[in-house]
Amino acid sequence: METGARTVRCVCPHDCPDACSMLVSVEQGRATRLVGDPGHRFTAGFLCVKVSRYLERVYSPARLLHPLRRVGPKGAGRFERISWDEALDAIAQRFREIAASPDGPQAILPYSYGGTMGLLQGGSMDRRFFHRLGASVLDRTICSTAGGEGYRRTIGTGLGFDPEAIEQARLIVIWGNNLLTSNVHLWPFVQRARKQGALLVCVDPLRHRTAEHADRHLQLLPGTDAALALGMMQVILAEGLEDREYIARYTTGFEALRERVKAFPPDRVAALTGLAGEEVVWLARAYATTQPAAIRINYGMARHGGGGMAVRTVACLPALVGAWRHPGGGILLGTSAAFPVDLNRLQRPDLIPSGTRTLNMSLVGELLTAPDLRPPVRALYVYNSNPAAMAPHQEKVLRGLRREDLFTVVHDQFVTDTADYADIVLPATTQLEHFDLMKSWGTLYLQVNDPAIAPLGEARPNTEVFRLLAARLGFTEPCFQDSDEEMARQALASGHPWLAGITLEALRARGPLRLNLPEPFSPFAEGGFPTPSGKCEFYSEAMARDGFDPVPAFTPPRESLTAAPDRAARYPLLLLSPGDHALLKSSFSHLPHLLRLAGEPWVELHPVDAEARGLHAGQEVRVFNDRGSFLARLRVGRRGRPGVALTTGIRWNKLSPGGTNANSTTSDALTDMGGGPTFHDNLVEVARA
Ligand SMILES: Nc1nc2c(c(=O)[nH]1)N[C@H]1C(S)=C(S)[C@@H](COP(=O)(O)OP(=O)(O)OC[C@H]3O[C@@H](n4cnc5c(=O)[nH]c(N)nc54)[C@H](O)[C@@H]3O)O[C@H]1N2
Ligand SMILES: Nc1nc2c(c(=O)[nH]1)N[C@H]1C(S)=C(S)[C@@H](COP(=O)(O)OP(=O)(O)OC[C@H]3O[C@@H](n4cnc5c(=O)[nH]c(N)nc54)[C@H](O)[C@@H]3O)O[C@H]1N2
Ligand SMILES: [Mo]
Repeated sequence: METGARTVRCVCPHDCPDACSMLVSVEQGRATRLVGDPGHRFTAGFLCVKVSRYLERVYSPARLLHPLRRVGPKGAGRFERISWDEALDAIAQRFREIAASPDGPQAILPYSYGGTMGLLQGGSMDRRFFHRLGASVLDRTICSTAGGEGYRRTIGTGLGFDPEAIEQARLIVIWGNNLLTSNVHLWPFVQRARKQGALLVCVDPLRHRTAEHADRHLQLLPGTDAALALGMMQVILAEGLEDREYIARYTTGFEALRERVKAFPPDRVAALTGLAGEEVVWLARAYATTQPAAIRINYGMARHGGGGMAVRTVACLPALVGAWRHPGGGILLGTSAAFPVDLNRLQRPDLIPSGTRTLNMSLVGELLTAPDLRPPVRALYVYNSNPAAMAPHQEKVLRGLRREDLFTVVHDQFVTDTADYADIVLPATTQLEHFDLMKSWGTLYLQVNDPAIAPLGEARPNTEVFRLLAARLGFTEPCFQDSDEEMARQALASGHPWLAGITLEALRARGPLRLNLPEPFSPFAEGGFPTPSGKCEFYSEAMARDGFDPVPAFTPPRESLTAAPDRAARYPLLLLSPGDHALLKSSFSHLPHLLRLAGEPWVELHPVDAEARGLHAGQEVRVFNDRGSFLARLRVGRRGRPGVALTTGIRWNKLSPGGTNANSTTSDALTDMGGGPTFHDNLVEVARA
């Protein structure tokens, strides 16, 4: 063995389905090398373009290493160094004061999301703390709730096909999901299926890198997925390609669905989706007659006004053709629901005082600026998130953060756009510096992340900071003394058979462990949908009760020619702003190497749209609507159809030419289900800057 060198197993914490296993070499207390673990079936020894250089993040000269107090105006980012004691005392004092005031503790709002997927650093001691404090509860809607609710309305749970079994599929439809960018470790499984003859189809408004690699790309208009799915069903039923036995035994509402789809013949669907009628017929036939058929969706396609219903509708397809019968057949949105960890024990929702309000994070700008919110939000504690860059309707968010009477705390590894508005900034550890227990939203493996190195500077993990704040506020319940390892044990001790034998010791000794599920796991091969009816619900009584159309339906985007003709006349381009290949939300947007790969902020227009505006590639342009604007370099290309504009990756505002990013244009209107954001339902205009 080399002198002093050891290897520690860590897990990528970032908000990606893959949850890669990383092997970190440590020499004399410094991490010197980081590689993908060849022993993990998904990681398979390779890391993505972002995380393969994770050490640059850990040791970045921009790392925040000690607490700060604001000395300049809000937003200017001028701070002085203070001690942890001073910082924690200031926070505790302000929280105590607000809690004792007539506004009460609900005037305090925690705000966190995707900085880490860790069960502990993502949601454990923090939840206990804010629950016990009686702060407003945050509804964490910014990413997955719209798709999640739409999916559950049909399937009854978030479970889908076993991702590893996609290898056995013979038709793979990657639907609204840039797999090679946002879930790249599933790609080798897809490729192995293709070697066995599987056909790969992409359904996406963009010809992104995954679509480039597909056998066929159906480039529908944004927000029209439900129309396509209903059109496929119309063809399947008209041609008698459905699985009658599966439908009779395991579904409910077939007759209502049959009636509904009559209104969606191929020519009408073609007009709604922008596809050729022939494409709709082709996909319907291929889907119904090729088994196993796998549909891999992700959360992106739900970011439209009708996004929940779109996911609900697409989720009906597998039951109609009996795709669930076969390993690798069915649909997959994510695997989170497969992990039966004890979240109640971890997060202690029983500590929430009864009657406490819940506030929707997608409306943060509105919440911070609404004159009539009672009690108002007087303190905001941000961790694991960068809402100044990532939340919709940015102008409102920044106006809120600028409020002199708002006390803002930001805990982060870097001085983000949001941190610039903070009264107190706290330094956070990275994944190499703290302990965590990791599930995954795209695999069925649990893993443990042991710290590889000591915290840099004075950085502290989220769990430790909330333990210290709890002590300062006099919270004496024993749960505030639990160590990170104790919390991990509590989470694993749910007694669920899928977790039997998966202990901290086993994870440390054996590395990534697959949940105790049959291999392959075919959750609905023989029905067993955990919906109210126990069946896959083509008709949902619960939806009728909750005021939704109980049958799958097409809801046009909020911002479209049909739904908002006046708006579309002023702002005729539909802007999509999905993730960038080299960035992850705003988490890597300040690392020079990755920022170079992503390029300066750009917007791409179809040649027809560029020409109509007299614009040419390379020009600096302004992308705008009545909510705001951002500057970008014009690219002219054919990744989108005419009328669709594209930009990828959210950069920090302060590193963007005009000081704003794409979220200056996005709307804080919510999705039909789950209270989610509608980032991709966004009409803009583009003009010379
Ligand atoms: N490299 C990289 N990886 C990431 C991320 C990142 O920023 N960068 N983000 C991570 C996070 S937080 C998440 S939630 C996931 C998200 O992963 P995805 O679900 O893949 O989400 P997006 O990147 O928002 O958009 C995906 C695709 O949805 C398409 N789309 C938009 N509107 C529609 C529509 O109406 N119909 C259809 N069919 N498609 C539509 C876009 O064209 C885009 O290609 O990825 C994760 N992985
Ligand atoms: N226009 C547009 N906007 C979008 C999207 C889009 O596709 N288009 N995507 C949306 C989606 S899918 C999502 S998930 C959200 C994501 O939005 P956010 O959750 O705000 O995600 P990030 O921008 O990655 O910010 C995470 C922050 O957490 C910090 N962090 C990392 N680890 C830790 C830790 O251990 N402790 C603490 N205290 N901090 C830590 C990181 O440094 C980073 O600054 O953005 C949404 N916004
Ligand atoms: Mo996300």
